[in-house]
Amino acid sequence: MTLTAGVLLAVLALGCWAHDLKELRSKARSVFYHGYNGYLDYAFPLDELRPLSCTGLGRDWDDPGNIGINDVLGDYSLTLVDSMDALLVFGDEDRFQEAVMMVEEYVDFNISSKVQVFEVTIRMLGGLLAAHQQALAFNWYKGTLLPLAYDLGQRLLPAFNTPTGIPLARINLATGLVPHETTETNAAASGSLNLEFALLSHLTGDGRFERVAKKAFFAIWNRRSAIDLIGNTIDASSGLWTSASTGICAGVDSYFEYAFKSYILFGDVEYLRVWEQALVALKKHVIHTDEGKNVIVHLVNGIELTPWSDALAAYFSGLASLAGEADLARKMHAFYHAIYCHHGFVPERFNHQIRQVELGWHPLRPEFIESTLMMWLSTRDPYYLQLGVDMLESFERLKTNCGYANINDVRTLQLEDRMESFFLGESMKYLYLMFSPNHQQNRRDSNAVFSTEAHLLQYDKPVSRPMKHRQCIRPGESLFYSYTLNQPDFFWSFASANSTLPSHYSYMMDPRATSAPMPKETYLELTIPGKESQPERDADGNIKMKDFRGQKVVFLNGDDDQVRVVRVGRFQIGKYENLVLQDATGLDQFSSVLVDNHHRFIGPSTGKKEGRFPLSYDEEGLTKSRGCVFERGKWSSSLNLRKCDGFNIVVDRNAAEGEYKPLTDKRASTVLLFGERAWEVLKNGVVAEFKRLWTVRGKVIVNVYVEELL
Ligand code: DMJ
Repeated sequence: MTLTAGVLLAVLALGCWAHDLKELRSKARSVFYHGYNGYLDYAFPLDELRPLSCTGLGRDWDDPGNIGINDVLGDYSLTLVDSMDALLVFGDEDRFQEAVMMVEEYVDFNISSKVQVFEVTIRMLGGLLAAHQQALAFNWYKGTLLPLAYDLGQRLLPAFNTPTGIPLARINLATGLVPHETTETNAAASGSLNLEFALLSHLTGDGRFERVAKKAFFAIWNRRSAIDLIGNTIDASSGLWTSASTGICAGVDSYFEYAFKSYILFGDVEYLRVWEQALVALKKHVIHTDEGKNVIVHLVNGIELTPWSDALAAYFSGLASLAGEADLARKMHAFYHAIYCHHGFVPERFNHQIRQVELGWHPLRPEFIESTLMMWLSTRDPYYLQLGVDMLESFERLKTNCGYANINDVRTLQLEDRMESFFLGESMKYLYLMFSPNHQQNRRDSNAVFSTEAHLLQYDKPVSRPMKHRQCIRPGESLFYSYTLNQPDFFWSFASANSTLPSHYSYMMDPRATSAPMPKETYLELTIPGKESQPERDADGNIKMKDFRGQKVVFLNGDDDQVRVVRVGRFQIGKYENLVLQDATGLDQFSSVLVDNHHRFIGPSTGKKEGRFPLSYDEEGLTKSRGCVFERGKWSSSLNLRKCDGFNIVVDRNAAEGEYKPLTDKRASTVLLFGERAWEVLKNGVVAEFKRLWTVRGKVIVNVYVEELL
């Protein structure tokens, strides 16, 4: 290629990309406004929009014990306050001014609502402070939001009147402390208030807020275990931990975020020391730094208790990238991407040992989006940007007439009649910023941070930061090359690449690649026969194989006379990775058989989910659906396909889960098929074992073992 042609191509490519970003910004903006306008039209002045019924949701006055609602909703127009500063991210001063006027008119904290101190701090106080700071740029702004914030802050202060200084979890905004209120709280709720509280002190000159929040932060830290872990739940009165399990999960998460960000915002080295010491302990006990996964461990001895990762903990890779922990950030993010790929959303809790969803809901949380933005900004690796595009598209599936709905279960995509305030104020703000890499808020310096609720908090005094804290991952070398995807440990790439990379994108297989952050189950590996039927090889020893639907298939010699597919076309295949050869027509055909049965055909469960199947079986344990016959599977949530369209499906009942067991004396291939080919194979009755169904981005994937080579 001549230089001119190369330059021309590059210019064209850049032009195309720039155009994409503009379009993506406009799409993200319209998602935000659809939800925001829906909230204003159907719900305001109540706290939240109910996006299915197009009504409003406020406090549950009939059932004060309904903490799922009442901890957060105080009848103070929550969504308005939580999302008003996002309007400025979109550059919409008019709507922002309108929002400020509505807040002035409607928001009053003299209301007898018992709410969570943490929730009201990060959503309401943080929302007011960020909006106030940014509104100061406008002549029309009269400074009205700060007195409101100050009023709220003072109403929260009594919560800190405990023997330990650890605040109580809940307070009544009108009357203060609630008699007989529980003294149990958690590390995140009590120890991550310092950003908002310290800023309130700086803006009002009233030092009480900063003092109590800092005292609470260190009251938590000073109770760390001998291995430098802080616990999850704690008694604010006695200062004793009330549970032995901990991690970077719900209940602990934002504590670490506020340790590091308090240092960044205010330059207070005491917080930096905590962050550094905590990170060492987390890397030792909670985060598997090789795979990027995080687990729940015992507070005292660090022993793993459960192989769970929470959706909330997905924030950590963003934080790690901010703190210059580039490699850790990359791996932790990849781990969540693997989880994300299963259903197109990160479920509330994922068990990575059995690779199953433990808690399936997803209230449109921002954490994974936030981390993706941070990774994109710190690396400029277009892989992250493309993931953002995928996320934006995913929200389309949740769109209703007036907003976007929470997901009850990512496996079924059943929607819930709720749209949490952080969807607009946090998730959509981060997503929009992803498509505006040069946005002013993406270029904030050390005197500004996003709070844990994505409110931009700024400190107007110079801070000195004695240590460097921004160290980027090696930047992507071009818009079409991903440094991240080319790392040897980044590997479950088919699913992620397939779902996220545009077609003009390319990357190379790293020959050292041996493991995957997530999949570790043998049935995910594609193998073909060894000795008996050695395939034809070329001079380099590579196996010759016909293209599969025009995609070149590349093999690598493996152990035990086996060979491994390492690439199909431009997609690299990890050692333990699922290879799915797909065709859309067949997928539709097959999924229409199964998906209507509520997507419950997703393989083994932990055995805890008895009763999930609404199907009834005959005496032989068979059930029929859409012309196919299924038998009850080995697990409560699995089914085996026995007959379809008149063809029998042979199931090897002696094969253990994950184990290959040939049905004939000839070694069979383990081939994972998908779509038309799978359908054909099923119809022709050559399936040795119908292995499992699972989903990627909501699509059903069929894994079958067959007896013939492709
Ligand atoms: C938000 O309110 C905040 O990000 C908080 O720190 C954790 N939970 C939600 C969103 O998931």
